[in-house]
Amino acid sequence: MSKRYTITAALPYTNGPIHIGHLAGVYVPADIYARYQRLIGNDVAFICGSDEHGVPITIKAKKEGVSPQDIVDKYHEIIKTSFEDFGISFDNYSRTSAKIHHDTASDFFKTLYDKNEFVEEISEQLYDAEAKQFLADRFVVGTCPKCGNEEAYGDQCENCGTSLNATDLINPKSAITGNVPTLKETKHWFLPLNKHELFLKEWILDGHKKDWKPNVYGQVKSWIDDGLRPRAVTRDLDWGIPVPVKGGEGKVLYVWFDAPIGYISATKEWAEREGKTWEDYWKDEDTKLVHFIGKDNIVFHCIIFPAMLKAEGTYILPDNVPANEFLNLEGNKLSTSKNWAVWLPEYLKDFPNQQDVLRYALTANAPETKDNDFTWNDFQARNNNELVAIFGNFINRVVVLTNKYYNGTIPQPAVYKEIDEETMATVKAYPAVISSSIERYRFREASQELMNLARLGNKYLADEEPWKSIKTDEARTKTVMFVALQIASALSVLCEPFLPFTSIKLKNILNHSTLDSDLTWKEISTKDVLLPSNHQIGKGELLFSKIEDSEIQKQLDKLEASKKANEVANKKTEPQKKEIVYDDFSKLDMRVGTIIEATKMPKTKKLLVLKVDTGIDIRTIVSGIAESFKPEEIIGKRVTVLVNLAPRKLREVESQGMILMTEDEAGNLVFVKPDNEIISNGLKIS
Ligand code: B3M
Ligand code: ZN
Repeated sequence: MSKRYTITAALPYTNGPIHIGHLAGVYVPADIYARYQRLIGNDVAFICGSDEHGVPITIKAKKEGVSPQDIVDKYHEIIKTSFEDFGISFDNYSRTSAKIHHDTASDFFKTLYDKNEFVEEISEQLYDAEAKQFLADRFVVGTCPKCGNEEAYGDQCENCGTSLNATDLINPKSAITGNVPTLKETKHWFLPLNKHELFLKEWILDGHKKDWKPNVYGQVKSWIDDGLRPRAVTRDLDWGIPVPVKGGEGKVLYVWFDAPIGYISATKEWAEREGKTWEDYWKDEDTKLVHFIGKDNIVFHCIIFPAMLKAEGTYILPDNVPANEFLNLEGNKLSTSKNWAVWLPEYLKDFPNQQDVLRYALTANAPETKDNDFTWNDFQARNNNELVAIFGNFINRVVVLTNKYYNGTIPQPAVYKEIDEETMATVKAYPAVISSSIERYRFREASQELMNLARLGNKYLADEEPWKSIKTDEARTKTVMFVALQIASALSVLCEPFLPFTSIKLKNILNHSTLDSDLTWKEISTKDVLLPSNHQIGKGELLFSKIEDSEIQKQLDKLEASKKANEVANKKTEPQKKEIVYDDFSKLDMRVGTIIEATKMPKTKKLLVLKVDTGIDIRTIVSGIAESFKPEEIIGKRVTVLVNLAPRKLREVESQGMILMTEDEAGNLVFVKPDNEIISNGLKIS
């Protein structure tokens, strides 16, 4: 009997492209789960969409000098297209600026309002007098009262995940002007989470102790144990869904109130399009609701949204929220602002038709129980040592030998030997093995079980050596190739959740489409024959290609360039030296001179010996610029020379003066060279 699943993936903020952290944390595991549930015959609504309200959008719009709508329109398309190109198989990818969402979220708010589920309160909130704006969410930064993180936001600390009211922050600073905020009275509607504490305790701490991931359960337990407080669900902002009740003028719904309702509105939009009943996916107790998110979204999906659903009273509650931890990149935290990321659109451009390689690498290394690190070397190793050398190599040998020995026609096997029986029995067990891992949201484990099936195929061929038996025992060879083709066929179905593009290629090579019926996940365990003899397979193509060091180096160079750009952008300017008086300056005699000779000082890395025509004389000056300039590139250069500096010996060479240098914003040494010529005995820059 098929079941019904509503599977949601966190709505990405539309203020930038998707990167590998989003994919590893949320979208690849969600897609594996949705594809798998479909493959075993369940009714699935796989839902996502762009999260288009909230302060991050307005901050980005201000930064780019455009409207918030321009920002969301730009990134909604970029994100939606990149998900499609990467094979994330949403049934609907909507957006929270859509009318259906505004209507759904407004109605939801009004229902709670009419049920007196809110507490209306006039309270003092943080205010930036210069910006003439209340400071909520990311408009204010301060120290988290729970963990001491100094970059906590007004609504949440991303370091410890705690949800906050802006007035909880220690030493708050406006993210708009940097000013210390004042307090100003304003009215908001609060969701009294404390009122739902008992229900949350029973539903989660008792009800989901065993089936929710420890990292999720632990975070939720600590918040509930700390005691839940009312949370404002409206904001003094102009970008968002207007508060639909009297007194709500100039206010909008808090983005974390409206966004989760985006799952419901996106389901409605999809159901209308597909002729389905949306309530089946949100109000039927038999439906399983599963939210895929990153760990920074746990409080909103395990406490706030369920409290909203409970208060509204007609919705089902999430069956599981298998949040992943964070993915780092080459040992550093992923950072949009520092461009320290692997962006999905760029990956798709740099590695065309290699979506499955990244899907596999991110799954095999997913941060399922702790933060994990993505390295390009591991990406290359996963591809070359597993996808190419194990999975691809097995399929290639089976297809090449079947074409070579039987012109692509699957041979009739003779009687199975014990090894054949054992191998087929093992193949039949794999759907349940992989299912067990997937059903427990252990996708890393599941992907390795899939690779183990390919290893089984390679070992079977290596042990049975059909390339030898073909010379002496035709019947045996036919049996071995028949069994190997059954393994290949099983792989083509079982790999689909993880490697959807490969699954299509492999099913085409094996001509699954000409079989009487599409081989299902479950039939791999029940049928003795997956690919019948006399079935014709294709010529084959390489499923994966080796990734060369040069391709990896190119990616590492890109990251190095980002790192350098960050260093420049964040370089602290040295405070000026002690103040001098004019008399000190008037002692300096600076001239514009010309470098007429330049040679490297032997046995040093830094020093050049220069011959400089100062206009007074030609003199030797030793300068520590050898690591920035080649001698030949500075001959003839006009430079500023301090000519009355007392001579001093540097490595046996007497230096008579100094060439004035400074640094540009990138930290590179540059010559101080005025555009005007020298006049009489002093430097006259007009
Ligand atoms: N827009 C994603 C984030 O916090 C947030 C998820 C909303 S899911 C309803 O990065
Ligand atoms: Zn914190």
